[in-house]
Amino acid sequence: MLNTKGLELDSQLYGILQRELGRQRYKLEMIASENFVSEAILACGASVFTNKYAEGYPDRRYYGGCEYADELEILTQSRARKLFGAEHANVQPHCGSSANMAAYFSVLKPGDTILGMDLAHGGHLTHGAQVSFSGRLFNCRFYGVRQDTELIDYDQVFELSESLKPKIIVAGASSYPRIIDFSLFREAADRCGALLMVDMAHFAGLVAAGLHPSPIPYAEIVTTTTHKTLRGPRGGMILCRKKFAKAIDDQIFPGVQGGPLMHIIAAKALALGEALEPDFIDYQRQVLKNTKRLAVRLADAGFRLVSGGTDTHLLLVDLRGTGLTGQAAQTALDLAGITANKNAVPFEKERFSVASGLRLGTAALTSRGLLEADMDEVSDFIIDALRHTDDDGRLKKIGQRVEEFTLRFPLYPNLLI
Ligand code: DSN
Repeated sequence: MLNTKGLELDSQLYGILQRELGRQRYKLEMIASENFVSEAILACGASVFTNKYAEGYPDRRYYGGCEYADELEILTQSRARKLFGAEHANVQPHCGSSANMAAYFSVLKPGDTILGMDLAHGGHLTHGAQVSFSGRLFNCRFYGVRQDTELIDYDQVFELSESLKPKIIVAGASSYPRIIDFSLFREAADRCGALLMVDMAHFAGLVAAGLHPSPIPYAEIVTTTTHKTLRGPRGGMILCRKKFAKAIDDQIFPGVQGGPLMHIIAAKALALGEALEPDFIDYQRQVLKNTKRLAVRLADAGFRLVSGGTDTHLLLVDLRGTGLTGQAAQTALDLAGITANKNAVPFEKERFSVASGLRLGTAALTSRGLLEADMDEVSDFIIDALRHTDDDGRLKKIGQRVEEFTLRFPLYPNLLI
């Protein structure tokens, strides 16, 4: 149990923390980018390393007293390299966006061309969207999925890379439910002389477990977050070939960040250690089984899944033709005790703030111990809620059943907040 002595004196804050723990415990967390860390990882995040400034890198710090910070960062880097078979690891990025920013800054100049996946087809804001720094600083162009298969249009990747001659091609996505063929991206990059960067934030845990092809052999630079399927603390990480190590390190610090969050790096070290254990593979296998089961149940109930299914921890329901928007589905599910998010589906016309899709992931529920049979019950809750989005009374009743269901899978039973 974390030592929270004194915190109860701040009743306002204590109440907020308690309510958030209750929300996580008694609702079903199905946001595809979220997960539940171990209590030991929570403890690392709350450790005394939060007090320590350590700008720089091991043995090259701008502050005294960094001997243990050095030990910690070296340990974390070595675990990251070992887990993914990478030549170099930078474990300081505060998040995926700063990892991507540093990666671009290490090899691009403002105005250079990036070829990334269209946000509307499953890409990420930092892969070139106008509203992000990436779209403002660089000339960003996009590939997407084919309309007939909803799989990445690799022909388009080849055509665009040959005609645009981008400096870098970015592979990776936030709402693409299928395996990505990195060998084709490598070939496209080689043909036009581009670098290949892979943002594996969503499927990093599957890669670590050997259940998704690894981008490491194909890409010069691989970025990730540590909190999605990898099941670590909220944060980022960059893996790269030795040749890019100095440029990447210089762009994380002092390029885009100041002091690293050493308490979070401690939590990353533990998460990477957990991911090196054999039972992490069992966990990831179960994630895949649970997502497939959910996909089958939703499809059997008449919901159309983008690309017809899933190979990963997430799926995308296309709500067009059901009379529902993504926003309406998200709101109804929330009332029914299920947390998920609206998401664009390829080729749709709705605004992003409304959207026609619903993204669902199983990484967090699997961490709570749910198996396929439990996913059947979860699917029933979802289907019931999506069929009765206008009936608040019924949605609340589903929410009560969900709460009872969650009691079978205790979450952080020793924590008070
Ligand atoms: N915001 C994350 C997601 O939900 O996929 C991506 O960074």
